[in-house]
Amino acid sequence: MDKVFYITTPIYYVNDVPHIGSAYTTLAADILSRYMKMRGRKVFFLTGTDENAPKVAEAARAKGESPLTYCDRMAEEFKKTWDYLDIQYDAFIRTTEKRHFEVVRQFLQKLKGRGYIYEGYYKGWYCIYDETYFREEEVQDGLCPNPECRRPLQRVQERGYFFKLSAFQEALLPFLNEDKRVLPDFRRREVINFVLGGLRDLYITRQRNDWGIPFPDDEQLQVYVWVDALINYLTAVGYLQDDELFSSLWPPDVQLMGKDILVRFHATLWPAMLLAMELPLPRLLFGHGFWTVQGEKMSKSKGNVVNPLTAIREIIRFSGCEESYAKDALRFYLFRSTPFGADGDFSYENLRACYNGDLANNLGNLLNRLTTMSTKYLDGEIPPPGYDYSTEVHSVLKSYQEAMEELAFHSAIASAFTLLDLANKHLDETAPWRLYKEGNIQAVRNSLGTAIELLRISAILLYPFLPSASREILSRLGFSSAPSFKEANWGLFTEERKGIKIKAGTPIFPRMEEVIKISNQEKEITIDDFAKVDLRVGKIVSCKVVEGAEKLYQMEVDLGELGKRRTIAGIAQYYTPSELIGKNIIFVANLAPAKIKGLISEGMILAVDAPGQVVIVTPEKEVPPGSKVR
Ligand code: ME8
Repeated sequence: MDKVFYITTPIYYVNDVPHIGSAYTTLAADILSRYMKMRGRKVFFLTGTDENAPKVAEAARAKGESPLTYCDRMAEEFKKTWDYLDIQYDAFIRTTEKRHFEVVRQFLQKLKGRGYIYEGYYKGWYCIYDETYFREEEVQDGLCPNPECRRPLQRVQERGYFFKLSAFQEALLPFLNEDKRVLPDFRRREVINFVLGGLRDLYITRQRNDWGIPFPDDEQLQVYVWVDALINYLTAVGYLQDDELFSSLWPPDVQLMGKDILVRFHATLWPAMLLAMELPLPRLLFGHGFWTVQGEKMSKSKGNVVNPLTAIREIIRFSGCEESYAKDALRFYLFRSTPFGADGDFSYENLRACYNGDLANNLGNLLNRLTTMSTKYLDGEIPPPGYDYSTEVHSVLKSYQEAMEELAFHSAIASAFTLLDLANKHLDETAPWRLYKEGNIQAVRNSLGTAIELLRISAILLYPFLPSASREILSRLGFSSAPSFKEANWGLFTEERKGIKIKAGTPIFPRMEEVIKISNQEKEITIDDFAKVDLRVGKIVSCKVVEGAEKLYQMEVDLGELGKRRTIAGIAQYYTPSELIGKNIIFVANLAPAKIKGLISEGMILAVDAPGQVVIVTPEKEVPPGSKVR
């Protein structure tokens, strides 16, 4: 029997809310997990939060909360975001859990028993942002040597414990030299160079904190957070707690992370810790690239951090597509536009081009054309294919599968899209609309049946990347079961399916309007900047659905002295018109007009953007329309 396929993501520090970067890794794990399940494998997908770090305690203090209360709140935030993004993880570990404390302490005791831990005196530096120790010779100017960080370091001179990392320099090489154990390959070479450059013993305790896991037998010290964090991958699958569970899952099949934590931590320290305990090493470590935003590094201080919820909201706002498909669209964009492993640059312009080109045009239009033609020419019949594309499909399945096994998600999507291109080309060449005019119904059936079959197979292949849209497409084509790779072969669409009719529906991916101006939130502004925004109380006087965009409302808002304004907002899923009419709201009165679905929107209603819902902001007491909000 196949081993359960065990996938991990990093456990994220809770000093920050989830963003497009952490979402990227977690979505990648979900994509792989869905693919493996579609192939019939049992999967265990682990994610979680890294909570025992000094910077987490500092973030809690800055908010005036106790570290644990703060961590409880933030861990929920991560779970809620992953749930909202349709990420189906199997386990969520928090490093403040009691079971994890126990496992870490026992792990260290065993390590000590094996002679790999010794007491000593440490003199060097610590970067609280990177949670990394640096040696004297690595630091020139008291600043963090990581070019991405360069922040002031803390001086450390204290007694504590070391892990004999240097003992593993040779032992790590066979693992690192093996093909496809560390991907992408150029990163594997980086790791090898790092290891060949010489490994020093690692300082694994700290004295300056009251937050963290007490070091066994020397309780006033805490365990260095990276050692604690890496052990999460063991704790979560029953190590030292449930042998049966552990042996069914260990080792991890794929461990995903960003390039920032591959070389030093996951490809060096982590396998060394496992070798020391004689535990099998992970089958594959994958260090993907980093996302920048319009060419710049994402950072809180720059205020350009992309929140996935905001991106989804913007997709809905500018396309009018349903929320579940907007989530798919964001996921798709992240993996279609950039090869997994390379760095990517996020921009709404690129997102729009990708959405319109691939989802609205290629995929969405094909579905719309096929449902319309089948309904019009064949009374909704879904005919069997009249042409044979089995060779093409066979070769696409092969390249798709090879790509997915190597996590080359972008190539896998490209493979699936060759089938959509074939289908569109087939329709253009066979021109069923002309055949229908000529009265050649059998030829119409042959043509439409062929294109439908190509669409059906691509929908299965695209399922990990477009989970909701793929199911919807398959359901419109009369398939309601969960997408399965076994069904992705040519000719499954046979006569037995006679009588099943194609389901018409609204476009899944309506075209996205030009994204006029999307703000990158959280940037610091001055009071003068704020004063530029003319916020007013308004009363909603009318509200109706925008034609052709059922998620959008067109509303008229009374702003008193400023008169009445029309605004378009994507809130139809959250409120009925009667709930909105008569409501006092807060309105941005001096926003440049935007064209949405062909209608001019003159201003914007303020709403709270929370996972799974949008909530309108209202003044707490009745005030006249037009009143200024400051
Ligand atoms: O390092 N682009 O946690 P972390 C792509 N707690 N991915 C990004 C990204 C970006 N701009 N920014 C972050 C930690 N990531 C440790 C891990 S594991 C035992 C302990 C993703 O919250 C990427 O996966 O700083 C990166 O490796 C991870 O978030 C870092 O998350």
